[in-house]
Amino acid sequence: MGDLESGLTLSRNQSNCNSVSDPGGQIRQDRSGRLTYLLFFLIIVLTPVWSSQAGATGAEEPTQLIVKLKADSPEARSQILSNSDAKIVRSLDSDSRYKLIKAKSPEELRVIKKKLQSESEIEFVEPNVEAHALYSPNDPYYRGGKQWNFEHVNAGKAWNIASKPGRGVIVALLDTGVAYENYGIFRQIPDLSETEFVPGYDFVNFDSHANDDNGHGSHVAGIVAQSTNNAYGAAGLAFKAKVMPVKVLDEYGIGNAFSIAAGIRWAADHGAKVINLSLATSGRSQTVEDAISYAKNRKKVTIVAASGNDGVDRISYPAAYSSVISVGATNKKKVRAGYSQYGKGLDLVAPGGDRTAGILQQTIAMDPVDTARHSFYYMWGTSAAAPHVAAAAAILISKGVTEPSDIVQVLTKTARDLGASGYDTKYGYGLLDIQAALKYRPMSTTWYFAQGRTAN
Ligand SMILES: [Ca+2]
Ligand SMILES: [Ca+2]
Ligand SMILES: [Ca+2]
Repeated sequence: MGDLESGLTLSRNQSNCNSVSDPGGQIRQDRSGRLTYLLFFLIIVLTPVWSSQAGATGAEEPTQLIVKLKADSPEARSQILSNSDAKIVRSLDSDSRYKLIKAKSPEELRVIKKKLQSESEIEFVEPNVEAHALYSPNDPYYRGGKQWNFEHVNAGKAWNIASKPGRGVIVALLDTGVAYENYGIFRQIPDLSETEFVPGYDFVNFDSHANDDNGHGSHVAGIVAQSTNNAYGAAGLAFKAKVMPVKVLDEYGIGNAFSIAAGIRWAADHGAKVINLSLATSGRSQTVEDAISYAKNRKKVTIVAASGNDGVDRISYPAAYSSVISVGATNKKKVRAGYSQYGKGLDLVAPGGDRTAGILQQTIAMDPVDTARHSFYYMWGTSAAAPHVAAAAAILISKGVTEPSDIVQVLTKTARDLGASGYDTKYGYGLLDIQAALKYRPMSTTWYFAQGRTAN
């Protein structure tokens, strides 16, 4: 479907677009109207790999111990104090035999624990393990199971490890713009009202208002950072990330290499740490490749792109550049979506959906386009797959994994193998698993959770 103008193609899938009216309303299985110009190369295959993966926990190692004395006697207390550098922080009000002990470091704590365990007046010693609320956002479409794609990437479990997913990380969306502000004829869509934005740029109209006049970009924004736990609509994956809207595609979803290169460099120069490219060009562009190299190598930006929606054994550009994380699409059955381009260089897959089960987020009214109205739409394509990975990258960055090469390593090593055993060109390294990525702890390195334990 590579129709092109200006040398750039967005997949123009004439897809059915099932839209859903606002929360509380009925799902309209509506029209087989044509959602043209969806960058949604819409699809992702998720294969069934739900099996649990054991791994190290991402929780920080405690630096406190709870000590239970046989009796709260001066002898017992002195055994604590004489035996170690420990300090008694407090006692349990209702039973003062329980003492909270603080150490300066996990290492010191291990030493103290060992010493105290052998003391006669001490009943037991245990780490003061961390507790946290199990995070389950209250967005009705998430609660109602409509965001099956988030389950496929273990979002709920990931949010229990990273409860402020993507916090502080700027994710640039090079797309058709985002419905992020009230400006002229444009309106912010309600389920982006609590999403954090940073200033963007419009490389189509050359102004600083990257408003969405197509609907594609706002849907992508929803996948990354729909306002979450606001008791309305849908959730987003990295909902504490800061979204930078960079418009490089026009109202028809068409752009060109020059604007994309300009957008990549602008985003990198303005603090973006992740760039999502849910778009495809009709061919290779040295100008775009140079911009990608600049962003990745000079500005440490992780760049993610959709593999393309033409279903062929060759991934499209910019996904095909080696510096870009290329993402194919799986469907609700965890199988490669038929449209999802594959082949050499495919890194991994993420949910993109298909016409039987799309990816649900809010965007502007699309059929016809009306920038003052909005609805929840199911869309599908590799355009929907890529932002799952961009969001995962933002979450990793917010947890301290900042090097683009480390991010690729973590995401691919923790992806769930699908299709032929091991790496294959249909699924790359497999299906994105954000929880597993957060638990990943390479041996002999110190870079992962900077404040946590290192493996060796
Ligand atoms: Ca504008
Ligand atoms: Ca919401
Ligand atoms: Ca495989």
